[in-house]
Amino acid sequence: MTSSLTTAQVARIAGVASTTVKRWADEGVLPFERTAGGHRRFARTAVERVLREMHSANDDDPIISSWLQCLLDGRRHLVDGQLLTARARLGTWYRVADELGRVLTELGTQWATGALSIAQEHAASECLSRALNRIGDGMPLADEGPRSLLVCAPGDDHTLGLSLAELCLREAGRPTQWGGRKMPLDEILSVVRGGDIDLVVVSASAVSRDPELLREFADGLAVACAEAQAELVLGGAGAWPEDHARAARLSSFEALHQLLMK
Ligand code: B12
Repeated sequence: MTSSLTTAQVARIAGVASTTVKRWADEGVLPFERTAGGHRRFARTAVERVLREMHSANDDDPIISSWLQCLLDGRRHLVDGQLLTARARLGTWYRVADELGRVLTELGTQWATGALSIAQEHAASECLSRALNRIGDGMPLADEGPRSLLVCAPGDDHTLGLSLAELCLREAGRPTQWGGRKMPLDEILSVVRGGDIDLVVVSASAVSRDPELLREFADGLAVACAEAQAELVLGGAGAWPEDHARAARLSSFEALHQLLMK
């Protein structure tokens, strides 16, 4: 195969998780061949063609387009209105969160392909972040009881996955504690060991591509979580270990909802 790509390389180009690329391959969306060792290999030209088609399909998706228009326009009341309308249309925040995941992927693709400027991408993502905070802060919450700690993976500044997770947690009546980006592991461990935390949610975006770093981070956190009897959730498109014995690797907010309902 001329100029062939591994699953991880396709994931990086597309800005999605490796599991998503494997699913596309197994569903016949992306043509591939297997190496003698059984690994998938993708022809670069086919990958670029399929991504272009997906990109224009998103362009044609009226829901994604209307989200992008609204976020780029940036008027606060219209963004709040669009969020609440989506909540009414989809019936739950976790479905809204999964829809917004697709919107953000499209925002990233449009930025990466030059259709949007850096300034537009920054303004649109910040506009969404602020609107999610306004809605989340308005939800009634218990003042006491265990909390869910929300943190980004090391070196990853993408906090929107956490904001979306926070909305789902709050909808499920679970109080949250924001750790956010650049929280040192020592500090996270000390919060977990301090008690009062029953769930730790870590988000790693597509920019988190170092599986060794992520595994080491997840391992350290998993030990502290087990001691504190807190669950550990690894979310986002980053290169998390798929098979961690002590952590749940989740790729959608629907899956987070199902875990919370157990
Ligand atoms: C907004 C954005 C930014 C904003 C972030 C603002 C903020 N407050 O978060 C800013 C401007 C800061 C930014 C910076 C950068 N970004 Co950026 N960014 C994005 C964008 C458009 C959205 C990110 C996001 O929030 N995605 C939403 C999350 C929720 O998506 P996800 O990780 O795919 O997760 C999916 C699920 O797993 C699930 N999920 C996510 N988290 C969780 C958590 C739980 C618990 C669960 C259950 C599920 C879940 O939801 C999603 C599906 O619905 C993406 C595009 C994209 N494809 O994501 C690029 C993107 C991630 N960024 C990219 C890049 C390159 C950068 C920069 C390096 C740019 C630069 N040169 O400075 C820096 C890196 C900074 C850093 N060290 O992290 C690339 C990464 C490419 C790669 N593979 O390496 C992307 C993919 C854009 C692209 N298509 O090229 N970025």
